[in-house]
Amino acid sequence: MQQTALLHPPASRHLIAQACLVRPLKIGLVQLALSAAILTPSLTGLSQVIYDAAEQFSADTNPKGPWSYGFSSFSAETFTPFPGPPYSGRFDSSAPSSATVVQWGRNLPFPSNHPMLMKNVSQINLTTSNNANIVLQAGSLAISSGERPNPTYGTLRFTVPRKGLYTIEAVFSGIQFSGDYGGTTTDVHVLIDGRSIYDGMINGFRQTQRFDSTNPLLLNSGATIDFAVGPGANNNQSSDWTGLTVIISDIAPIEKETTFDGHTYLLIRDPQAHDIALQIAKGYRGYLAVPNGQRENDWLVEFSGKQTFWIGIHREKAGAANLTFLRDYDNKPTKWENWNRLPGQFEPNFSGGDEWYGMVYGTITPWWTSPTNRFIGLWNDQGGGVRLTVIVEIPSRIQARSTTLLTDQGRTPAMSFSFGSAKGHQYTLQATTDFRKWRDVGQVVGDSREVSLIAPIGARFEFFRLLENE
Ligand SMILES: [Ca+2]
Ligand SMILES: [Ca+2]
Repeated sequence: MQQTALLHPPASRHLIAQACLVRPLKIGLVQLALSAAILTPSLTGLSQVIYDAAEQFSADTNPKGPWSYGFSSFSAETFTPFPGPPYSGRFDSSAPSSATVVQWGRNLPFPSNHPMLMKNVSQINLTTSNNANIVLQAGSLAISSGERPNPTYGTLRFTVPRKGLYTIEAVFSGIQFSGDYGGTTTDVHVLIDGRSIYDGMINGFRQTQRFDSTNPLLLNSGATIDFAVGPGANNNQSSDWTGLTVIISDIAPIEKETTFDGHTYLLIRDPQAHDIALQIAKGYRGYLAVPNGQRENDWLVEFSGKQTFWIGIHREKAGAANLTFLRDYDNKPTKWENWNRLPGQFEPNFSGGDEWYGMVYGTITPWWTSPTNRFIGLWNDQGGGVRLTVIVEIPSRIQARSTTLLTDQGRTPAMSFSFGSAKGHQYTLQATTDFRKWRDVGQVVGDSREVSLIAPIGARFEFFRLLENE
């Protein structure tokens, strides 16, 4: 957010939310683009929640947990789960009898049985020589395509169980070699909420296509990630079994989410070094929490569970004598501070010459424990290498609640937003068609919960953002 605000530096205002209202389908694309632009970390050493499609395969119910198996017709925008029960047994008569597979499908006779999804649930690799000519490693998943008039896409679906920053790794591979029908020829896709974020082609045995989300994606609970396999360049479903490995990771799980004074706060489950903490905050479209007064400071101490946590301020210049700290979100000096000046304490002291960041003492720190907890709630400047608790502050949320589409025909457009605003805060609503030139289109009173906007006749704004006034 801070970076976006810097691209369009409004005097004494900072960006709190941005949305596209006129074409709601673009919201996701805008958010994805922003996350790709903002996140450039090597997010290593995090305690992730990992979802492995093969390991968590269900042989009895569909869906199970976040995973479901199904198909989509002609385009990958619709999804129907396979009905079950799944077939369990030998793949075909040429397969080793102990190489058992579990196969989900539409339970129809050939050739309408495809598309399908299966797992080699045995301990040995599956190899066949009876037309299918398939090689499926022990414990691996595969999807087959269909062809018209049957549904064309065999689909593995992951439904996001909780809001988080997710990475996606998928490997598709041709596992059928030429026999009566030729080898695997499929088109493979990864879609988020029905929109493709990756497309590839498999043309032959052992050919692989790999998708790695280069940056974590912010996904809400209920979002869908689909891995779809279609009939490929020959538009033929024969011999189209395609191996699939999918690993999805929630890389910075949220422990707690609470609203306080109109701002949303996320407590991240695991302590992190400062650079990683910053990337997590940006990924969640916020910043490291900044206590702007005693009340917020006290609340944050409780919210953290009395752990020591980073705050979103950084030292302006090196040196113990320079006491100016700037807020990460707008690069302006802090207006309220709570440095540890108890007897014998002289924070911020730039100890060791590397204490560039701010933190708040809890009862436990990585390097020191106060037997009497007398520092709790006080601030210290600190080097970035230690792992401290991460609290992300998100100033406000904007959501399109109702909109009348803006048109070229000069109809008066109107729309309203609802958002959790903070009392006493002032907001400016801006609009743009191209992200280069933003113009003010309204002022918002701080404690209202709804904003109405009448745009000028003939205007054709597409994107909106709210700036919080100082
Ligand atoms: Ca094909
Ligand atoms: Ca210090």
